[in-house]
This record gives sequence, C-alpha cells and structure tokens, in this order.
Amino acid sequence: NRVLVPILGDQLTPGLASLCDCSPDDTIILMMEVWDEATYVKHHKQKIALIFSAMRHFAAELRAAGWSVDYTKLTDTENAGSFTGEVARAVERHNPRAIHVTQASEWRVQQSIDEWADKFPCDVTILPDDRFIASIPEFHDWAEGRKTLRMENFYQEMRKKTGLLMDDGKPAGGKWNYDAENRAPPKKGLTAPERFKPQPDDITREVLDLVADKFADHFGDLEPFEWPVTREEAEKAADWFFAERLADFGTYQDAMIHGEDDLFHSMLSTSINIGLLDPMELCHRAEAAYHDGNAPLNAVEGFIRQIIGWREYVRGFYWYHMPELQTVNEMDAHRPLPEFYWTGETDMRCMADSVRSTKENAHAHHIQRLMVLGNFALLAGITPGEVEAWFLAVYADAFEWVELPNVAAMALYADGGKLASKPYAASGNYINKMSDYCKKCRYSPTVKSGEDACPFGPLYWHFMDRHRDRLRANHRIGRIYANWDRMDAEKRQDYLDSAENFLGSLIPAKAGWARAD
Ligand code: FAD
Ligand code: DLZ
Ligand code: SF4
Repeated sequence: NRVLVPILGDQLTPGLASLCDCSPDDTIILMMEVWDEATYVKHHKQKIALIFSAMRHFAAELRAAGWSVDYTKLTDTENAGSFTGEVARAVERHNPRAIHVTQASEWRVQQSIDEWADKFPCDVTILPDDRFIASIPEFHDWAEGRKTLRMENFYQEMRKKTGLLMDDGKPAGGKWNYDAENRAPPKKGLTAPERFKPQPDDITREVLDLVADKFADHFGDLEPFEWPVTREEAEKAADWFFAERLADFGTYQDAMIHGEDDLFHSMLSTSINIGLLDPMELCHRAEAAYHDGNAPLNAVEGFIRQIIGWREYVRGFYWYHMPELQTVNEMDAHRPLPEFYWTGETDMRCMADSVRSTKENAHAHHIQRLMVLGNFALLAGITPGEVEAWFLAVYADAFEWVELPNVAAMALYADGGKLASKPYAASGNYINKMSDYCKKCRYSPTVKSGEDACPFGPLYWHFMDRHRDRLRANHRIGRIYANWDRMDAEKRQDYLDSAENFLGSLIPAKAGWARAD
C-alpha cells in the first residue's frame, strides 16, 4: 500500500513539504479539479483557466519525473465535486497506508482536511507549508501579547531573519523602509515596457474551451489569456521583470495611468501564489540587482518589502484572526455593492478604468485595488462581505488568505485597526495627484459639491463625519477633524447633501454575480 499525497491547486511546487519524504515508487499523487472549488465564488474565467491549466501542466511534469499522478478532471463522470469527496474515492481506489497533505493556504479548505483523519481508515499527516518565510506559530509568537500588530515591525524581523538587505546587522542604506521614495506621481507621457505574455499551448487551449463551456456566466474576459502556467514560463516572466521593470518599480509603485494596466509592477503574484515561483528566490534576485548596480535601493527594498513584509504579514494575520476575520464589520457598513463593480458602467473614470482592467486582465494593480476600488467601498460604506466576495472572485491571484486581510483589514478597516493604524481613506485629491484619471473625467476633484463634484470628496467627508466617534481619538486623524470643524456649517452641509444624493443614486448589483443565486 502506497502513500496518497493530495496536492491542491495552489501547491504546484516540486519541493512541497508533503512530497519531501516520499519516493515516486511508494506514492500516489492526487490532483483534483472540483466543482465546489471552482464555484464557491464565481471566479473570473481567467482564474479558473490559470489554476486548471497550471495543475495539468504540473501533473505532466510530475509524471515525466517518474511520479504516479491520479488526476481527476472536472468533467470526469464520477467526479465527486469536492476535495473530501475526491479523496474518499481515491482511498477506495488505492487503499493507501497513509495520507500526507500540506496544510491548505485557506481556512475553509483546511477545515475540511482536518476531518480526514476521522473519515478515512488510514493515518493522515498534515505538514506545515514551508514555502512561506514565517511559519504560522512563528507569527503567532510574534503577535501574542502585542497591543497592535504593525507590518513595519514584523518586516524588520523578517529582514533580520532572512538577512536580506542587511549590512552587519543594520539595514542597507541606513533605513529599513524607503516608502517615501515609492510615491512619485506619473510624469506626463510615462509608459512602462509591455509585460511578458506567454501564449496558450495545447493544454491551455483545452482548458480555455472547458472554461468557456462550463463557466460562461462567470465575470471577466477569458481571452486573451496571458498568464504563466508553468515554472518555466513563470521564470521567464520573472527574468523579464528584473530586466525591464524592477529599476522603476519603486519610484512609480503608487502611480496610476489610464490604460497602463500594470505600469512597473511585476505581475508575478499569480505565479507566487500557486507555487510556480519561490518568494525567497525572487527576493535574492532583487537584492543581487541592487548589489550589481542594476536597480536602486528604493526599488529593491520596495519589492522585497512587498514580499517578505506585506505578503508574509497578511498571511500570518489571516491565520491569527480566522475565522473572525470573515465577519468583522467594525465600521458598521451595510450598503450593497454597486452594480458598476461588475459592469464598469460609471462616469467615475478611475473606477471605470480599474474595473475594465479587472475584467480584461483578472488583475488590477495595488493602488487601483486599495485607493480606488477599496477606498470607494470604504467611503461609501459597502458591506464587507460583499466587497470581499467581489475581490475574491475577480482577481487571478485571489486566495482568501491574502485577499481577506487586504480587503477587510487594509482597505475597509473592518477590523477596527488591528492591521492598519488608520483607514486608507482619501478624497479625489489623492487620486488626482497620483494619476491622470481626473483630467478627462466627467467629475472634477476641484469642484467640491453639486453635480460636477468628484464623488470621492463628499464621500470622504461623509465618512469622516459619520465615524467621528470612532476615529477622533486616533492621533493620526485628529487634524482632519480640526479642518472639518473650521469649515462653515453651510459648506459642511453641502458636502453631506452631495454625498447623500450620490449614495442614493447607486444601483445595487443584482444577486448572482459573485455567488450562484
Ligand atoms: P507587485 O506590485 O509587483 O508586488 C510584488 C509582490 O509583492 C506581489 O506579486 C505580491 O506577491 C506581493 N504583495 C504586494 N503587495 C501585497 C499585499 N498587500 N499583500 C500581499 N502580498 C503583496 N494580492 C494577492 O496576491 N491576492 C489578492 O487576492 C489580493 N487582494 C488584494 C485586495 C486589496 C483590496 C488590496 C489593497 C491588495 C490586494 N493584494 C492581493 C495585494 C496586491 O495588490 C497584489 O499582490 C498585487 O497587486 C499583485 O500584482 P503584482 O504581482 O504585479 O505585484
Ligand atoms: C481556486 C481554485 C479553483 C478555481 N479550482 C480548484 C480545483 O479545481 N482544484 C484545486 O485543487 N484547487 C482549486 N482552486 C484553489 C482552491 O480553491 C484553494 O484556493 C486551495 O486549495 C487553497 O486552499
Ligand atoms: Fe475619480 Fe474623482 Fe478623479 Fe473622476 S475626478 S477620476 S471620480 S477621483
């Protein structure tokens, strides 16, 4: 009797913990395309295609390396439709002496894996996912007993642990963080080199046909499909990022330009999240680019901070705060998600462009997610659950462990400040400064109230006003209330009325976009 090793759709890594102590002649690897995972939210068509295609390619690589892979396709007639159902069938088929599985990245999936030991007549060993730099207990130890959790403190620990950008125990260049040099507005005419776009092979084409057939009612354009689906393609995408974009990554990290969908960003999140690229290896390559004089420190530190800082921090934060994180709503937000999150049909040019990129690419870059789409949902008081389901469905890189902390805690402040020291709330002035969106928008950020006012202005003050009791004690916000109080009463009322009018005009999304009716 052999050992059964189920490998999930984001565990496509040859050195995966559950494979480490196994040998090809004593192991059956199980990979499963299952209806439940493809539809628990109605994922963007490209996201399903990415995962199925990458799974099929990975299975082929494993077989070529001598492993036995038992692979269930979505359309196999006996497909049980869920991970547990498929493992049950595999246990019947193979009568394994043990099951070895690497811990799921998502709480929902891990809950069902936790039941396997009672369900199946063999030993079940669950191994920690060591593709992350900090283990879950390590984050727990760091977090326990702290009054506030802040990425910056955790990040410094990770720098020390990994030795990345460290000179004799001190941060390279003398500072831990070059965030202040990551905020240049886009200069006129700024364009970025095109990203690397792998083309579909026969395996991907077959998957694209399957997705077109079975998931026609899911959001998003299926083609062009240009995501890396193998380690080789992902490596090429990384090579290309380091050669073409890294040097400007830092300076323009927060910039937005209409139609320039990913600027100097790496577009590597899908490959990292499903296991095609190793986060530490990427950080070492970035560090080498700095030492070789190919990229400045603000770019390299910025990139490394996103990975060993933010990415690790939100992962630890997720496991530390689950399952409560799924239902937090400290800002008491109850407005339905507007329909334009799905259709892009709004006169707000920044929102329309961010939704368009989301629909066409299954991607929007960080500042579009945080300061446009997230900021609007925060200011308008959209129900966290609806915003979370949207973010989880629409991005090819969306897995709950990374999506939920970013949406609930970072963008919506729905955790009441456990992750961020203040809400990322901003008026149109911020978007105007950091983008070229406003120039051709039907609204204007310099008009403060009435029909032509940028909705972000009144919404910002409406948000501040309605959350005064909650936020005024925050020393980072006090000054804003002093400004508000100095305005004359009529002006304040104008803002509030404009916001109310605008909010009243929002059309709620129909049911059925994010989850089946
Ligand atoms: P780059 O800008 O090139 O950054 C490099 C890498 O750093 C990324 O590939 C990613 O692995 C990591 N990274 C950067 N920022 C973050 C962050 N805040 N949290 C975790 N990792 C980060 N990222 C996801 O991978 N999946 C999500 O579902 C997701 N949802 C988000 C929702 C909101 C509201 C916000 C504000 C951010 C979200 N992010 C998410 C983080 C970030 O926006 C994406 O990782 C990034 O846009 C991916 O594009 P990129 O690879 O070009 O990133
Ligand atoms: C997102 C996703 C989709 C769409 N389909 C599958 C699938 O059919 N099989 C699979 O193994 N994984 C899939 N995934 C990823 C899972 O939903 C989930 O995110 C991972 O198992 C991590 O918990
Ligand atoms: Fe967005 Fe307001 Fe600028 Fe229009 S004016 S693009 S709505 S920030």
